Amino acid sequence: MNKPKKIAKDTPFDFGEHRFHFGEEIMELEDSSSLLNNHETLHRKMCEDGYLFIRGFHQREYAEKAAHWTFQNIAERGGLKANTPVEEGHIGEQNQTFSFFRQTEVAHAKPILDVVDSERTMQFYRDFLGGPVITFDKRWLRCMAKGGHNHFHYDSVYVGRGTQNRYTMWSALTDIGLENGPLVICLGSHKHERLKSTYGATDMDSDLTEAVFSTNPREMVEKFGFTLATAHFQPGDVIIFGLFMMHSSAPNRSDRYRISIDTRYQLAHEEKDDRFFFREDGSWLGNFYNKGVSYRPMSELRQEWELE
Ligand SMILES: O=C(O)CCC(=O)C(=O)O
Ligand SMILES: [Fe+2]
Repeated sequence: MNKPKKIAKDTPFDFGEHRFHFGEEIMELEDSSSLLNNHETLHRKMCEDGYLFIRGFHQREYAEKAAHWTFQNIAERGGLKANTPVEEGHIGEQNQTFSFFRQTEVAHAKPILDVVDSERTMQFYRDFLGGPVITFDKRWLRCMAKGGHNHFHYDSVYVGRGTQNRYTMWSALTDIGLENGPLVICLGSHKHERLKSTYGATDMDSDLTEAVFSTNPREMVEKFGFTLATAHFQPGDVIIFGLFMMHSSAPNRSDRYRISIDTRYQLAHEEKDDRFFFREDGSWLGNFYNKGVSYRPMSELRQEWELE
């Protein structure tokens, strides 16, 4: 299967009601797949650019098997369009987004773990981090229906307890072009010291603060000066980034499910974020474990931080 063509200058990108053009406010991610064995360069790029985009990181065949497995599970729950092939993932009439987070019978099944816990994956992190590594028990397997997406945030706010030397890997399992709700990152946001020391230092569960920083991609560009970056992802392509990279997904504008999975990796001997590992009862705590509480609104916090 061929790599997608380079995205031409001036190609429009619709993010909700906002339109951006490639070469101006939005760029194509730079593929580092040719550097896979050059950890020194990968480290330098991670430090400078704040991300690594690696096409074909996972074997395509395994990513496709994982997508197929997920489609079967959506089908069993009545989510697919009637009389369409399961492997095409057409969204059914109810347009239901599925998040398989706590359903370990789906998210921890062999076809999924063959991708995100593969020997290739774990070896990559052992080499990149320089020692034995672990991944969270919680994996975020996301199946976006039409209109489905997430909002701008740093992962530190959700999964940032313990070591700061932790990486998120967002893996595409389906073909995710510009209209299928790709992940969008904000170039330069990993170096925004004020954002990192205010918003980025919050822990949504212990501080009881709203976790989404913004729902507006336009302000990321105009107010914060970031350049957006995305790509046409194929099954098996990944983006890897640290706890302080502002990112969001764009709404899926297509009639097919957009399936991705995001997973976290760190050195085994460094402090974990205990919310995301199995407890004795076989479940993890997760985010939003405080019940009956309210979270301080981001608008108020941003005023306090002078980030309005
Ligand atoms: O896939 C998405 O919509 C959001 C993913 C995300 O926030 C992450 O990978 O950390
Ligand atoms: Fe995230």
